[in-house]
Order: sequence, then structure tokens, then C-alpha cells
Amino acid sequence: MSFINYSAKEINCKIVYYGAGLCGKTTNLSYIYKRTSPDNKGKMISLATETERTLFFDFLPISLGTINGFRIRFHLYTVPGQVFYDASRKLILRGADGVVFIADSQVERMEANIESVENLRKNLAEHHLDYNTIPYAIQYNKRDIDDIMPIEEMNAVLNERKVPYFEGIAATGKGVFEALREIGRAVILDLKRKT
Ligand SMILES: Nc1nc2c(ncn2[C@@H]2O[C@H](COP(=O)(O)OP(=O)(O)OP(=O)(O)O)[C@@H](O)[C@H]2O)c(=O)[nH]1
Ligand SMILES: [Mg+2]
Repeated sequence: MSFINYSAKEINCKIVYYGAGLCGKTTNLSYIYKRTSPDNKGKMISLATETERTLFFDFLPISLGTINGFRIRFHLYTVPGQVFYDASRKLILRGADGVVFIADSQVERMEANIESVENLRKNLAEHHLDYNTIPYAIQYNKRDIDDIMPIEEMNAVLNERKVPYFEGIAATGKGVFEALREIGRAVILDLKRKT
């Protein structure tokens, strides 16, 4: 649920990066952090295990300019992708205004991607959020690896909603700001529609 602070003239939106373990969610956020000017971002907070896998979430607040004099603040979160962290994933989705789904393009991760979309659908529903209507964008990540699925095939299986999608190499930044811009656009459109 976006939070509008009238006295501070700020609109706060929560964007959640979702996807299977090791698909590249944290790498997306780290890239955004690196490439955003200090004036437009807060501290990036990562709660990681020793192996740098997300234990609970990563968090990065950024500003995206103003609308009608209101500053737009995006609070970006990643979830931990490993199957057994479902309780954390569910908690982090609470009050989400938009979701970026990161899919791992490797053939061997296709099953995990499909499971993750199903898990997203279920966890959104538990917060009375609808997978079919929440602002949504997809990044097909790891396009630099050899054994990957063709984009059209991934899209046929993972993009039931037919939302905008982007090829990504999060490690080098390809597709990272494209996906962020798209979810920003979709969230703001949704906000305007509701007010
Ligand atoms: N080759 C390649 N490696 C990538 C890419 N994006 C991320 N990686 C690597 O994949 C590994 C996992 O990336 P993370 O960003 O930590 O994945 P995550 O989705 O946050 O994983 P969890 O927190 O465990 O859910 C790291 O070693 C990254 O460097 C990419 O586009 N190409
Ligand atoms: Mg992570």
C-alpha cells in the first residue's frame, strides 16, 4: 500500500524483487545502488548469510523525482529465493505496490522459475493482493550464460499476464534500469488510477 505523507509531500511505494534462489535479485539491487547518485538514495541494507545469499531481505530506498510537487520515493526490497525461506518471502510482500519478477534463464532453472511464480501468486493472495492486477514487470536474467532458454519460450511459460519484459545481465547492468523504469511507470499509473 503506497503511503502518502502530505506534510512532507512524499509518496512512498514498495517494490519487491521476487524470484528463485540465485536468479540475480540482489545483483539487480546492488547495481541500482552503485549507479544512483548519493542524493537520490539511502543506505542499502543487506541481510545475508556468510555465502552472501539473502537471509531475509535487501532494502534500498531511492527517489525518482516528483509528481505534482510530491516526491516519489521507492523502497526496493528483494526476497530470499531459497525454497525454505517462504515465511520471510511472504512477510516482505506485505503491502507491495509492485513486483519485478527476476527469472533465471538457465535451462536447469526453468522448473525453479515456474515454482517461484506459483509461490508469488499464493503469497500475494495471502495479503489480499492479486497476481493478475498488481503492477508487474519481468527480467529474464543471466542472458550471458551458454545453456539458456530462448526468450520466447520463457515468455510463453512465465509471462501469463503479458507484461513488459526485459533481457538482463544483472552482473553488468543490462536490463536493470529498464525493468526498474517499467515497474516505476506501472506503479505510478496504478497510483493515479486509484486516487
Ligand atoms: N553470469 C551471470 N551471473 C549472474 C548474473 N546475475 C547474477 N549473477 C550471479 O548469480 C549469483 C547469485 O546472484 P544473487 O544476486 O545473489 O541472487 P539472488 O537472487 O539474490 O539469490 P538469493 O538471495 O539466494 O535468493 C551471484 O554469483 C551473481 O554474481 C548474470 O546476469 N549473469
Ligand atoms: Mg539475494
